[in-house]
Amino acid sequence: LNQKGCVVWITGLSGSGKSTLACSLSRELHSKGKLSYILDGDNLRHGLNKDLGFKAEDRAENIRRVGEVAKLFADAGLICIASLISPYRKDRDACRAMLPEPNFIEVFMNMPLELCESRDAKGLYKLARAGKIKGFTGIDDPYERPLNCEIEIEQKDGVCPKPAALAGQVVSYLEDKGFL
Ligand code: GGZ
Repeated sequence: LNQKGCVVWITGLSGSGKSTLACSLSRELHSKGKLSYILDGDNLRHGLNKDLGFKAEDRAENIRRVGEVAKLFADAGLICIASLISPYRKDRDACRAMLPEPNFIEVFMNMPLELCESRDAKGLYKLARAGKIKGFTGIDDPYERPLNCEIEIEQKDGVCPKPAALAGQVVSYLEDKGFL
């Protein structure tokens, strides 16, 4: 295996497109013959992290564990794609600190809350607005935007770029940094 491992850490609100980008990126890397592995917050909460809820301490522990696992994958030479809301800056920065520069690549899905809320695939925003879920990120729990992320994904003229285009943007970055 001739591959330098790294962690692509995708952060953003629920419904901002993190998982979609993770899948698209993984497919793109596969087509280039590169091994990757997706760690998805929502999925891991059914297994490794099923003892954790959404209080600040639980989110911190969720992110810490995923950061440690991501580091293991990167050490093994894979491109590990972590997709978690990871709303608190200090938790993301702690994961960054686990890896040498430039092996932690933070990707910020900077999508307006209104857009994420309008998608509401699982109806969670509706429940949060109705007070049936407490402490929902973006509604009554904070999301702290990254201050120095490597890649920021934004809408252009009110349109969100297609997942394949976003994956291409990340791939270009990985090529520039010598990971591909
Ligand atoms: C945020 C919540 C909450 C609360 C349940 N706040 O978009 P989804 O639905 O499918 O994925 C979200 C997932 C968030 O898990 P993470 O591990 O990424 O979160 S964190 O990084 O903050 O630890 C969302 C659902 O769980 N969900 N309750 N209160 N998202």
